[in-house]
Amino acid sequence: MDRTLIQEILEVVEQAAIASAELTGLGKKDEADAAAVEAMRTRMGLIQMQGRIVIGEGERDEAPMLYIGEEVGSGTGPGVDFAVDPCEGTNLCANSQRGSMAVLAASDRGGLFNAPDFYMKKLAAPPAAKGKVDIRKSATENIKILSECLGLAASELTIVVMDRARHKDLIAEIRATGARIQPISDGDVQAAIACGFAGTGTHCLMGIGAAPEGVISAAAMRALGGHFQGQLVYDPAVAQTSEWADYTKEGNIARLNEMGITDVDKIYEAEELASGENVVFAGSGITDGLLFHGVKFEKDCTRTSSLVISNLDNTARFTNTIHMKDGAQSIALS
Ligand code: VTB
Ligand code: MG
Ligand code: MG
Repeated sequence: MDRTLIQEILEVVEQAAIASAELTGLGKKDEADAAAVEAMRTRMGLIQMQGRIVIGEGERDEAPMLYIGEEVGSGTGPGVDFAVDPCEGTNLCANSQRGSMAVLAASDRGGLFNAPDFYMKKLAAPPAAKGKVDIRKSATENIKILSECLGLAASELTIVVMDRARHKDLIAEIRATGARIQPISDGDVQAAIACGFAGTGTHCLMGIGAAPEGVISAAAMRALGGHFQGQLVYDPAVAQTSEWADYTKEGNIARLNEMGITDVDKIYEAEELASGENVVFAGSGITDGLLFHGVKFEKDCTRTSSLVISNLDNTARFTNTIHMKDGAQSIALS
C-alpha cells in the first residue's frame, strides 16, 4: 500500500456517498444501498491494485456486488483487503436522518478480521483513555476512568448508545452516573469514530451493534490511536433482535465454531480487528453527521465532506470536495 492509494480511496467513498445521497429522504433504503455499492465498485475498479473484499454486502449468493471474497481493482499492483459498508445507515439515508455515510477500511492482505455477521459489544473512547477504559469493566467504572482521563466531570460526558431494547439497563446505569446519553437509531460506526476526535460532543460509545461495522470502527480507531474493543455477541437473549427469533445460543456458538472462531468470548482489541501494518479508513457523509456534513447538491456542483485516517502518514484528513459539473468551474468556486 502506498500514499497514492489514500487519494483513490477518498474518491471511492465520495462517489458512493453521492450515489446514495441522490436517494436521501426518498424512503428507498435498498435502492440507496444498491446505488452506493455500484458506485463504490466502479471507482474501485479504476485503482491499480489486487483488491479483495473481506467484509462486504454478504456472501456471494446473497450479494451481486462487493460480496465477501470478490476481487476488486485492476488486478495488478499491491494486495489490499477491504471492509466496506457503502451505505452505512441505510435507514438514516432513506429517512434523511443524521449519521449516514459511505465507509470503508483498507489494509494489507489479512490485515482485517473477517468478522462474522453477528452482533458485537463495543467500547470506543478518545486516545487519552486508550487502554485505560476496558470493555470488561462496568459502565460505571468506565465513566469514572473516562472522567479522569479527559478531565471532565461525569455530567460533562456524553455517551452514545444505540436506541435498542437490549440497552435498557445500560442506559439506566449510565444515567445514574450523571453522564448524558445520546441515543442513536443507527450508525454506530460514525459514533465510534467521533469519540476519537475532541469537539464532536461525544466521548464514548457503549453497547451492542453489528460485528462487521465493528471492524471498520476498529480500523479507524487503530489508525487514530483511539480506544476500541469488541466482543462478539451470540446469545439471542442478549442481542434481543427479531432477526435472531429462530436462533439459539448453542446454534450460534456452533456457527461461530464452523467459521473457525473457537474462543467465542474473546475480547478483541482494535489492533487485532485491524492488525495489518498499514491501515486506512475513509468515510464520506451521505447525510450530515457527527464527523462531517452530508452531500449537498447544487445546480453546477456537488459538495462532499469526508474523513480519511491513515497510519501510512499518520494523518486524519477532513476533506471538503466540490465536484464541478462540466463548464461550471467559475460558478462552483465563486
Ligand atoms: C447495527 C449498527 C449499524 O445497523 O448493525 C445496526 O452497527 C443494526 O442493528 O451501524 P439492529 O439489528 O439492532 O437493528 C446500523 O445502525 C446501520 O448499519
Ligand atoms: Mg450496508
Ligand atoms: Mg451498516
